Amino acid sequence: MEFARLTAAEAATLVKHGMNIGLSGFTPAGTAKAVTAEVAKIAAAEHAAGRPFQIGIFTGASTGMSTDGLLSEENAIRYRAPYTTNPLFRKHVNAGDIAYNDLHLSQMAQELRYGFMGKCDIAILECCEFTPDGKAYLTAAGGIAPTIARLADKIIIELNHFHSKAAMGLHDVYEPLDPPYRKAIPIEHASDRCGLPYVQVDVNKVVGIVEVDLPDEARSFTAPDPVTDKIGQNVADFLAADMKRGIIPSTFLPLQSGVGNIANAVLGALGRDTTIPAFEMYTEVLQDAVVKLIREGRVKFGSTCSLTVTNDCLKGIYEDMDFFKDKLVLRPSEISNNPEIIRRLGVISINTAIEVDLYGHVNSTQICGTKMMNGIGGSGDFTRNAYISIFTCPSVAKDGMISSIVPMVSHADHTEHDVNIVITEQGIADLRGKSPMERAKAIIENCAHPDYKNLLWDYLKISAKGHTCHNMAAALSFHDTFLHQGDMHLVDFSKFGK
Ligand code: 0RQ
Repeated sequence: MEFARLTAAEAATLVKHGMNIGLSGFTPAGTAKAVTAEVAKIAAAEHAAGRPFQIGIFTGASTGMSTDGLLSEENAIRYRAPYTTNPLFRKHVNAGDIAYNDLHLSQMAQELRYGFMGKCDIAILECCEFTPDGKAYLTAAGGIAPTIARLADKIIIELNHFHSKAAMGLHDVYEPLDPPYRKAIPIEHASDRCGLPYVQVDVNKVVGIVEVDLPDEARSFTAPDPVTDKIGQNVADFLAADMKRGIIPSTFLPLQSGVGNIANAVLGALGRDTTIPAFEMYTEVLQDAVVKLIREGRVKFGSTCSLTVTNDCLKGIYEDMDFFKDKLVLRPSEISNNPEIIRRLGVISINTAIEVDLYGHVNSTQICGTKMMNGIGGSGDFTRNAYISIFTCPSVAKDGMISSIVPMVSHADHTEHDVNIVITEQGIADLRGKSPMERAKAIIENCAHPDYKNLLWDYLKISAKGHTCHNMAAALSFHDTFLHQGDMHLVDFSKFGK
């Protein structure tokens, strides 16, 4: 079949006010980006002419500047799901301009299929190759591409020549059936493949191909510092100790690691610590640190949804595909984050908390109860189903004015029932098998910053006794003090009764 060749601007005119678009990609990796930047221009022109123009966006995870950034600056996003990291998008979400649905990433594709989020009008897929019979070879991420390609009325292909055709063998595309017809997903090892290396699309839906040469928009990370290095070393020490006492098998178990500066530093530390054997990853994002570890033989295999790496790192992988082809696989997010597989493989999850409370509840998404940071991403998919779930964070934020250990979290993403281990640069709190009060002791003693330990003990002294001890009036006093006085150190319990 012959497909129309369109410019990005021509393709963008197909996107109308009120539509929902689905995008390939997961994080800025593999995200369609040329057409959305042109849609932002259309939105600007429509708004200047006094006409409404807003769309819904369905993605795998976060996107980059040319999608979330430009569209939110033009007030062109009505609704969006799921995870995002873009600061401009964050600003508009927190101003209440955008309806943002933050859900577990494993659920995004199935919730679209189940009809929870409305219709997908147009799917835009970034490909490194598209064949006349409709084989779409994705680029640096699996995301929700197979699902949006099937559900959408129309498909636009962004054929991005920045991505080498070497990426063609990287993907394993498998889309489960919906209940009651769903079958067990046939993955028993991180390296198993069970699908096709491409997304098969209905050629009759393809409205055109847009050829571009655009780099990925992945963020680079700040270099590890003494605090993140210490957190990483604490994670490595914890895992080595659990292996020594036989809790983790000596062959080790696959690891998942979250996204961000801390996660990147933790992986670096794990790689350096040779008391931990070479390991596999069953994860959703691979960052630069892991690619380095694969080259060094410290990571034996990486199963992931996306290569969220710098462009130099990505080019390096494409140039070395002979080396990487049997050490990497990219999967749709529904499979990379699938609870069934995570629990079967015994994945050890390592994610980052914004704050943790005395009983082990974790907030990964919101600042002081009201302001969205990024979203839950895949941290919940992995945490609840992990063999061991770990959360890391520095013990303080914002130059020490904020304690990451608080009496009660201001928003709960991961409950005490799901969180096994908390690690800061101060130490390790092992919460497994402990009652709430035993957990509180371990968290204050081992993880809280010395500046805040006495305040946390004082909080327990003014708390009502119970299965968990709390003072309902003072439970959020750390946050309230920060919001009004800019420093959690200034919390004053004398105004609260017992
Ligand atoms: O603020 O940007 O103004 O400096 O939060 O914190 O320390 O740079 O850490 O980059 O690792 O991000 C949880 C957001 C951490 C991330 C989170 C402020 C801090 C800084 C960022 P600035 P750092 P990181 C896989 C799994 C949820 C999703 C997830 C995340 C900024 O890891 O999005 O895990 N996780 N997905 O100063 C106020 C506190 C704070 C605080 C930190 N207690 N109060 N501000 N900050 N703690 C990936 C995917 O799902 C795709």
